[in-house]
Amino acid sequence: MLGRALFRSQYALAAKSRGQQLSSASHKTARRSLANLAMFAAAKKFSLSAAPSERAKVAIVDDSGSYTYAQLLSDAYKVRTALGSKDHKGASIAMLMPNSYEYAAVQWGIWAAGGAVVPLSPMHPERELEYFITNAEARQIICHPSLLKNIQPVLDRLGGSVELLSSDVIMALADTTPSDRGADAEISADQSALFIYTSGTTGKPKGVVHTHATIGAQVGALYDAWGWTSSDRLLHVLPLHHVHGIVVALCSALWAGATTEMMPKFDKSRVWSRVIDGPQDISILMGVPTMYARLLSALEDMSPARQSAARDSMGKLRLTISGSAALPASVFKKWQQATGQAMLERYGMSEIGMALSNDALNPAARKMGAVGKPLPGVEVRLVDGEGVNVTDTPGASGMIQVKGPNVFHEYYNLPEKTAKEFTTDGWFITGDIGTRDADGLYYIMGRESVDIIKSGGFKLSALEIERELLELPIITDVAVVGIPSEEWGEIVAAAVTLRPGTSLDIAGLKEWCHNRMANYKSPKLLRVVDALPRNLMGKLDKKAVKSLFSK
Ligand code: MLC
Ligand code: AMP
Repeated sequence: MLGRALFRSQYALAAKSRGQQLSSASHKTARRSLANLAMFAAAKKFSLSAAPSERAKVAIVDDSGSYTYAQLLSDAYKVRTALGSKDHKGASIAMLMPNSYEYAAVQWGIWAAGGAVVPLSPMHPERELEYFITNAEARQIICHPSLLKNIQPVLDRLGGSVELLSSDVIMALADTTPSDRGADAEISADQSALFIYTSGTTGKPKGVVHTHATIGAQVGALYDAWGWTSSDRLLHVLPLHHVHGIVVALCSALWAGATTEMMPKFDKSRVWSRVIDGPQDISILMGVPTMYARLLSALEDMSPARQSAARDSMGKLRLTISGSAALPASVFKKWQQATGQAMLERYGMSEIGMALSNDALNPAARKMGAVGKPLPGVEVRLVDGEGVNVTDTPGASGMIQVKGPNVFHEYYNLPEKTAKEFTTDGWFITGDIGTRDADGLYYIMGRESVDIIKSGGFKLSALEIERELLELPIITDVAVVGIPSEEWGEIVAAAVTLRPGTSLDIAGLKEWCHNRMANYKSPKLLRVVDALPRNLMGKLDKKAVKSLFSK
């Protein structure tokens, strides 16, 4: 645990210098048990096992060291203690942590306290952080010292209504053992557990609320379908504020009692050197198509000998999985040629977790371009424009609708929007158009709305970006569209009209966006035009806007 000790002391100093302390009330909290959540089951089994090898089972490895499941439970308990003795009963508790072991300890601690995790990202600028905290009505936030600078101005503006807890101070609390903890606290499966903010076609981002039951259903289905075991070792490279990184990757691994190696962020060179030069024990890699495209481009720059080593090493993985956006056929093919791996593509969404997956256990059954069949317990159907169920008509396309225990509870504080996204017979309307072949495999044809852009796996709302751009005083009119991109799937492009006598270039636009939206939302292309294409009703013609970028 040398790495861990260093990690703590380094950040403890930083926190002290900023005067960060746990509130004294938290320190005095009486000891209470951890929660009886299925998510903790494998961890408890390892911690309580009589066999020393099981007790030493590693949950997470990060740049600071290697942490057992027993340590993870103990640290989660510290977080729970720091949050106060009351049962939080699904109340929102925000967290702003880098991708690291401590991220998982904080997440579990919030759950053990009965809270709902509101994961914030280092990628969010102040304005977005403030929006998420206030929209979710979080009253407490746990923050890593390295990210305090991101959140402090927001908390100052909120005038002390949100209690700040520094993760290093929490981690420095005394370790606990299972016998310290007494009987498990009962956490209801139906209480709120996780907020995922997602952009829609209207309004500001909505907080998708998952309960312990919906997360459990999602992870349980993946456990069965993907054959997770405690022998798996996941290389985790995804951001931790969306379902892909949080639920599909991290929670699945922890649920299975597997080991997660967490990188601070995706880095193609680092992934290759870990897989090629490190122990040959990684069994699962998950990513968005952009990541695989980048891994392939890095591979092209390698010497033939290194390419051959890459093929051997990547070929040993049990699964390489792609999702969050359409996997281009070229990437599927090149990946297979270069690594011998038939990529496992699956389809999901913040509101439903994962719904469709290719066959994990039989690589030969995976079809390029297909996203597979419904996961266990998940019902999927296709409904055409006339409301006809066309699921069983091979080749017919329709709106993908989903039903099952995996489907989210609500958009936070938005009962009408929640109701609008469901059919009267209780199916969630995804907004994606799909088709199904004679073998029962589903294919994603695209989104119903032109105003949803998927860039590098992030879902972006054209209207949300337009609203922000219109606040730039020199812009008089704006249209944001997604333009196809080899690297990103789609990239954000903005066409604008300007006040007479003013000018704007892409650098100026990016600078304006910098403090207003996550960098990944800012337009990468700009066209200044005299007038935007509109139809007779005055509505923007987005098809014509897109064509402005092909000139
Ligand atoms: C980064 N940039 C992006 C971007 N990511 N722009 C558009 N789209 C993106 N996805 C910006 C950077 O801010 C930077 O802007 C410039 O592009 C170059 O960045 P980079 O350094 O090349 O990118 P990098 O930071 O390496 O990020 C690329 C990436 C990242 C692929 C690693 O986008 C990523 O982690 N994507 C995963 C998204 C994800 O997890 N989605 C899951 C959603 S859940 P500037 O201005 O600084 O130059 C979901 C459900 C499901 O969809 O089914 O899974
Ligand atoms: P999000 O709302 O960020 O969770 O993004 C979910 C959206 O990502 C879905 O509605 C789809 O549009 C898209 N998506 C996820 N997986 C795939 C996939 N394998 N192929 C195509 N689109 C996908």
